[in-house]
Amino acid sequence: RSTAHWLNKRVMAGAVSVKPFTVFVEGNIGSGKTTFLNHFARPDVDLLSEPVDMWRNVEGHNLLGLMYENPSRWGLTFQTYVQLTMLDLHTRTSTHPVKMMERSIYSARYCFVENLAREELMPAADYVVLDEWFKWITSHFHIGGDLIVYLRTCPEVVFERMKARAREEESCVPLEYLRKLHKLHEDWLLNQTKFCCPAPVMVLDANRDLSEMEEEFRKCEPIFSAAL
Ligand code: DCP
Repeated sequence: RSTAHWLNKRVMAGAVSVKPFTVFVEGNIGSGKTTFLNHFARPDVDLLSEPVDMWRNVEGHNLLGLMYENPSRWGLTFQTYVQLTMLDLHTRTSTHPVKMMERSIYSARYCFVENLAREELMPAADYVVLDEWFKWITSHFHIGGDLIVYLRTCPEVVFERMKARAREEESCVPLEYLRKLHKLHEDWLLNQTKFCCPAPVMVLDANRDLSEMEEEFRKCEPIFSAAL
């Protein structure tokens, strides 16, 4: 159905402002977020990929690489830039009925920044400054989503995928790091022990071979169709 049809439907329903149905696609490194987004490449869906290329080249500086080389020195620099680029994606307006984002400002804060702090790889003062920014941003901008799709994996599976895709900056990432990130995703999205979740969570089993994931991805179709 056309965008005009959707706009009409929202206006008729008395929507005060036209806001797309917003989905955050979350999951460990190598869980298949990019593959998921590619599956939903269609005219009604606004796909916003994570700007990894920008993180690898900020005026010639590879912040992602620096962070992996020396997290204590570069963790704050890198995560500050991640937070800025995610805010940019969150606040982009869209004329599409569905807006789908790879990750969110929330996983940056609740998984990656949290891990750096817990592992004492980030000085307490850096953590506090990032957290103050995060709290200010999330209280001054409306960036909550409508649905989180959690691509749930075993750390061992994504470790093999990460090695196979061989992104240069990740060459030294150990399995243990993926285990910690996995636990933080589980605590945030399923157990909800420390941080609250900004949207309902739909869990997909993303352990299968990425080429076989289509069937799993199709479970989201009815939800997206309802939003159109
Ligand atoms: N990263 C990070 N801190 C963040 C977000 C990402 O350190 N706040 C790092 C982890 C990875 C790289 O950036 O080294 C990209 O990670 P993602 O899991 O976001 O993206 P992938 O490309 O691994 O996703 P997938 O393979 O699921 O498509």
